[in-house]
Amino acid sequence: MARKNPQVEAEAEVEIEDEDESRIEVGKPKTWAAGIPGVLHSMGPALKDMGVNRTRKTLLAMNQRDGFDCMSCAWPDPDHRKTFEFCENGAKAVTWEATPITVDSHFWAQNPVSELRTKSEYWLGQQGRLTEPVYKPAGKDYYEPVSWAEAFRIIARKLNSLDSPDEASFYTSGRTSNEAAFSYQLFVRAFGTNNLPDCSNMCHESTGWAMGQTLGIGKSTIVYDDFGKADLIIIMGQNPGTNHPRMLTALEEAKNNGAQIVAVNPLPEAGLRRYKNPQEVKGIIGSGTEIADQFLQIRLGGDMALLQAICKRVLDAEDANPGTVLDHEFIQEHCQGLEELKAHLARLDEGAVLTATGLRLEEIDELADRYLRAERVIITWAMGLTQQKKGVAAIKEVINLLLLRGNIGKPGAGASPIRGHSNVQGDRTMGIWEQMPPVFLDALEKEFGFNPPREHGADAVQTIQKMRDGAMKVFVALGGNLVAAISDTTAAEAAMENLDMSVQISTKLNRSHTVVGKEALILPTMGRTEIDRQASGEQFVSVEDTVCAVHPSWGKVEPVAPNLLSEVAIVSRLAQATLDGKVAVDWAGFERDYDLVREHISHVVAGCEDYNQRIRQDGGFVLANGPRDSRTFHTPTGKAVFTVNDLEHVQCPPGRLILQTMRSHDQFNTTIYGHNDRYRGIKKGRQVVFVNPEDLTELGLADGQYVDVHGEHHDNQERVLRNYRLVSYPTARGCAAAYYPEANVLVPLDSVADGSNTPVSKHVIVRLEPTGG
Ligand SMILES: Nc1nc2c(c(=O)[nH]1)N[C@H]1C(S)=C(S)[C@@H](COP(=O)(O)OP(=O)(O)OC[C@H]3O[C@@H](n4cnc5c(=O)[nH]c(N)nc54)[C@H](O)[C@@H]3O)O[C@H]1N2
Ligand SMILES: Nc1nc2c(c(=O)[nH]1)N[C@H]1C(S)=C(S)[C@@H](COP(=O)(O)OP(=O)(O)OC[C@H]3O[C@@H](n4cnc5c(=O)[nH]c(N)nc54)[C@H](O)[C@@H]3O)O[C@H]1N2
Ligand SMILES: [Mo]
Repeated sequence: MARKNPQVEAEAEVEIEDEDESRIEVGKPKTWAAGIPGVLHSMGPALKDMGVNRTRKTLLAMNQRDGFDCMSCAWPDPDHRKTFEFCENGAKAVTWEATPITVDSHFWAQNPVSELRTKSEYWLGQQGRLTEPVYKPAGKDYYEPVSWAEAFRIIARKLNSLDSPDEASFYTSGRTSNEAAFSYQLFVRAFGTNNLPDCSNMCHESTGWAMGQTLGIGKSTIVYDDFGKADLIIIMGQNPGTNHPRMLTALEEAKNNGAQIVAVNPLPEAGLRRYKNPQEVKGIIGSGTEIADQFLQIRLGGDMALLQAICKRVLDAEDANPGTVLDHEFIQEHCQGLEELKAHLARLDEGAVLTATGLRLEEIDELADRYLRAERVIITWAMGLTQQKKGVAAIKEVINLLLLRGNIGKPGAGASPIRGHSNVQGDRTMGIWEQMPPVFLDALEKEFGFNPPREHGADAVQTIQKMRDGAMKVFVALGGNLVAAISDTTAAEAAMENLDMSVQISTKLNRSHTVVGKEALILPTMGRTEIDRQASGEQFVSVEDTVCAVHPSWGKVEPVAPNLLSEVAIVSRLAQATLDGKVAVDWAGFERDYDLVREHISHVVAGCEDYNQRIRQDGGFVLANGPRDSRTFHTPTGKAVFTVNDLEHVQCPPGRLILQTMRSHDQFNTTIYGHNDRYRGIKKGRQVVFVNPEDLTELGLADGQYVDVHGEHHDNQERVLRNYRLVSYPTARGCAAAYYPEANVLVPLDSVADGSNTPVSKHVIVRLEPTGG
């Protein structure tokens, strides 16, 4: 039974009921986002769960200079911060973490692992915060509370018994702070492996590769204020109303300054249409701001074709009026490969473009016109582009288009991947990557006097494959919920259970605590909202947002339980227990004073010099960025690279649909806050599949009918979601949608993006069959 921690608030028993999917209600999708309902939706659960005091201490401190960084997404903070610099979904994330409800010691004896396995992700999350380390010995079905010292001894003994350090994998989820991430990768490399997969492998990995190879850096080339200076903002494959709600404020400001906004998406997402700003009177009582000037309802996976078609029109316009369209000075001085691109696009098959995009010629021409008329263009994107077979190539086409008119490295223009997890970008900067380059490893060697392994490690998909094959024996996770987040749930669960040991460092229960290795441990940790007191005093941590701004984050409320350790402390103690002096690192000092970690970061991580000083000035600093700051490109030739990408578009056989897996408005990745998807008109359920009404008719199916969704893949394995309610929905023709993580059952493990190995979560071929028929 979950209960409120009496030390925090009055004790109260909480009944958690799972949603009965048969009560699902389907209404009309909303045409606008946020406004007063958004604010009420954010305050309601907070007040109910946390009480007035904790709500005030958390929500009001969010994203303020002396407060903590919101953990819901990597959206940046404007310089001109408002009192309420949070959104509905940020409030849900904070409430979920800062809840005073905790899992007590009796819970473990009452709930065998085999039983916990039958619970939903929602139910698990509702049990409250984890408060003590627990251990499940081999052959037992129960976790048992253990001391911290014993937990570290058990893990260290296992790690040191492996034949090779490469038999262990150390995962990271993007909520981890820079200080914890740096310490963790140091421990893992000192232990002897580069097996450092992370959530980024499943997220913006395609972005990293595409931008790295073309611009020499895998990060956004804009700062926050560029939104207010742009003439045109193109939002591709992203649902900001749900996943980056504060971006709507930036878009509204951009509109007020005269920018045009174009949305490219198979779904008419609410936030891309109309926005009612809860900060402003007109947003509360008026009809809000019309966001998108043009909406291109593209077919899943069609972006590469669309971008090539726009590039071609730009080149044709230059041919018609030589010297007036391209930014010749920029191209001459900073770019290479234009001739090859021209030759390639001269042969573009416009028929193939129309098939791939599902768009009309006029729509493509209109977007090309807008691009040609704009002096300063920003293109933003997220999972709709990255989680595609051709994701890397599509993002390279984004770069091609921007380079043609010099839209990189000038105010109001640039390439802007919008990151997901609040510190996923910082974790990479700190060395969480299975393929860190030699310069980083050299710096590590110089600073700490050991020789880090040089061979690349396993990414997230490869880690699962190695577990399956028996080559990976221990799995340690600093946050996250890999078994639910990765593709091919059935295969992934079998792989996890093949492990000798799994270790999860977590704030709350999730699926990855119930599908485990023979031995399993859960180490509970403090969250970002909580005051982190160490021997040298109160500590802060630091994080990097999507536009490379690094800033401190201070916890504000009492930790939910006395026995919790911070992530830095857990990593330090695990390292001490495992390495036993093997590498000369003052691990105890790391835990005592995070300044010591930051001092090392200063020496090892390029761009982080004088970290301790700069992080304390004016709320942090912005990392140097060659393309953005000085049009400097750290590619092998020092030039930005136009690339040639063969147009390839994955075919869909007749009678089948292409399905994307996406987030509802009531979840954070695998964390399910509730069962509503307000903007899409869904209430009290998640087992739905959205299909275009004309496709339904063509398939002889109807709204409200229940179907089994069968994945189709060349390996002919059965992958199926049973008993899903059909929802007639205005998605692009031939395209369907269902919610992640449940729909991960359908995504084959070997269906990955070329070049980045990211699971193709937005392009699954499915067949719908009436349930029971
Ligand atoms: N509240 C909340 N905030 C979050 C998260 C959360 O779960 N909840 N998750 C965080 C994380 S880790 C991430 S990575 C981000 C994710 O942010 P998003 O990328 O916005 O997340 P998704 O729900 O996957 O939505 C993908 C969007 O791309 C569109 N799309 C799908 N396929 C295509 C395509 O082929 N082409 C185009 N043009 N569009 C396509 C979909 O219709 C949808 O609008 O959000 C972060 N913020
Ligand atoms: N089909 C499909 N699959 C996808 C996606 C998709 O769009 N479709 N999206 C992918 C993307 S973009 C991502 S980023 C991944 C997400 O993959 P993950 O990052 O692995 O998953 P999350 O659900 O974000 O992890 C949530 C868990 O993190 C723990 N946690 C929360 N806060 C903290 C903290 O402060 N410290 C620690 N130590 N633990 C904490 C909690 O226990 C919680 O249950 O999923 C990917 N998988
Ligand atoms: Mo993500």
